[in-house]
Amino acid sequence: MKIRYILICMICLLCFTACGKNGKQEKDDTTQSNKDEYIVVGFSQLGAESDWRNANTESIKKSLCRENGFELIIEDGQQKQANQIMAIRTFIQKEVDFIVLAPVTETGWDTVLREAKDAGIPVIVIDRMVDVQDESLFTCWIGSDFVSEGNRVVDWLRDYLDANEIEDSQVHIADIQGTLGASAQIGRTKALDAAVEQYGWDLVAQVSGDFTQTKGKEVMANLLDEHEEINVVYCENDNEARGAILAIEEAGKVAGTNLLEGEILILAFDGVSRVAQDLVQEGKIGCIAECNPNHGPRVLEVIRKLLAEEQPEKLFYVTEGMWLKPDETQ
Ligand code: GYE
Repeated sequence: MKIRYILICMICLLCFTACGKNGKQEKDDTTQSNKDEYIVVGFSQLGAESDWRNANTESIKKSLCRENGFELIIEDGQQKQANQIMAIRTFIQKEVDFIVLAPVTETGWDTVLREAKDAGIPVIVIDRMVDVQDESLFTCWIGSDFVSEGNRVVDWLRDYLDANEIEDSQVHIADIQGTLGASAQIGRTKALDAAVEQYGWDLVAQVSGDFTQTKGKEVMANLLDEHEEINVVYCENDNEARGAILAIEEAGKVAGTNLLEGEILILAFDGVSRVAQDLVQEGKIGCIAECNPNHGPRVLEVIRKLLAEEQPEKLFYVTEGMWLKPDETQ
């Protein structure tokens, strides 16, 4: 850690708690004068595939802004690990003070994180996890418990089936998975697999929708063609759910909570956008397990601690709930 930045940052952090609208980054390149004036952070964001992702990027931008004493360099990995590895190497070359990494998948980070460590740059991992041999390759991680999110959804389904006296043998589920190998996919799929095993539900198909609306729609359209019996769709984010609803409606079917009347029950995750929240209120989505993207203030807090030479928690899980219709209790 370069000591000259510490004082500047401490002062800035004391003076400002949040950035206003004018905190937008004016230019992308890091000049020498910016380096002297600001704490330089390289943020490797994995992509812009969902509403959750966009909210996450905004949150980081808002917290690590000029008014708070930061020069933020954002690189969009476009859902490709190779791009993210390249971005991290560029950050190392630029001698940034911190790296924030939102990794697309869990594995394959050992080499590049070793390079960052050797360069003395702390790496704060957010959202999805990295699966590395040596845990000292990253400073800390901030994100969600994806298995718990999945458990909340399957528990909701369990209660729904009981309340409507629907037999487990009548349940035919399609799982539209997230990006394969991403922690959010691994955890959410794991929770569903365990419930399928426990209750004996029929898991008709498991296909990745890559966390996008377009792919979610495409996958759902194919599934409807191939498997007429599907009556529950477990979408691993709500953009996929929106795509699935479009495909269901285009096929002349109904997305809704009346499974006994032939409607298809949609379950989802995130609940960041108003559109998704409204779909729950309209009954087109049965429930959404909340996934919180607002990691900006948490990253700010971690950097503040590191600058004060305090040790942040290695793993920080955010607290989350459920998006349900108002008449339902959790
Ligand atoms: O649920 C999805 C996004 O990793 C938690 O990624 C994140 C997931 C989120 O594309 O919408």
